[in-house]
Amino acid sequence: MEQTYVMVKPDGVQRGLVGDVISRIEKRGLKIVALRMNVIAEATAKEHYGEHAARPFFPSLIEFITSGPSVSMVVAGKDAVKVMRAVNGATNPVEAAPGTIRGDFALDVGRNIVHASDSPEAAAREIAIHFKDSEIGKYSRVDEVCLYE
Ligand code: IDP
Ligand code: MG
Repeated sequence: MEQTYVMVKPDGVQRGLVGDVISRIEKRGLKIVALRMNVIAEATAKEHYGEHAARPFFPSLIEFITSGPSVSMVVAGKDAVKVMRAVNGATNPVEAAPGTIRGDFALDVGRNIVHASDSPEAAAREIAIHFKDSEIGKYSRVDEVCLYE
């Protein structure tokens, strides 16, 4: 089963949307195999968003992502990376389709509620930044016999 890294960013936590985000993930059939709430350290945030280090929005992005508690998850399932990107919607909420998290709950690209890895390689890198192997659960959901052919 493919794994991806998902974060409810500080805006999602402050707006009480953790439950909505988790509910959408679970109802889609994806399995949460690791979950934690914490304030992400500055060095961790910089490593996580390293690909954007030269972008003008990088300092404000790091300041925001470390500004309060966020919720980190490892989410598993068939094509989990691609499916989670679709569940989240376009980066800019103005472009995000209704029915996506960003399309239903957000307006500003700098306050777009959720993060999800954009490739299997990025997922492996981000999972390793935020979780130890021993923190990732291995279990079957009883509905997997209905979810998968
Ligand atoms: P993603 O979160 O959909 O993968 P990325 O392009 O990887 O989008 O950008 C990472 C995060 O940086 C975005 O989710 C958003 O919060 C922020 N961001 C991206 N582009 C801009 C921008 O032009 N202005 C402000 N923030 C931005
Ligand atoms: Mg990205």
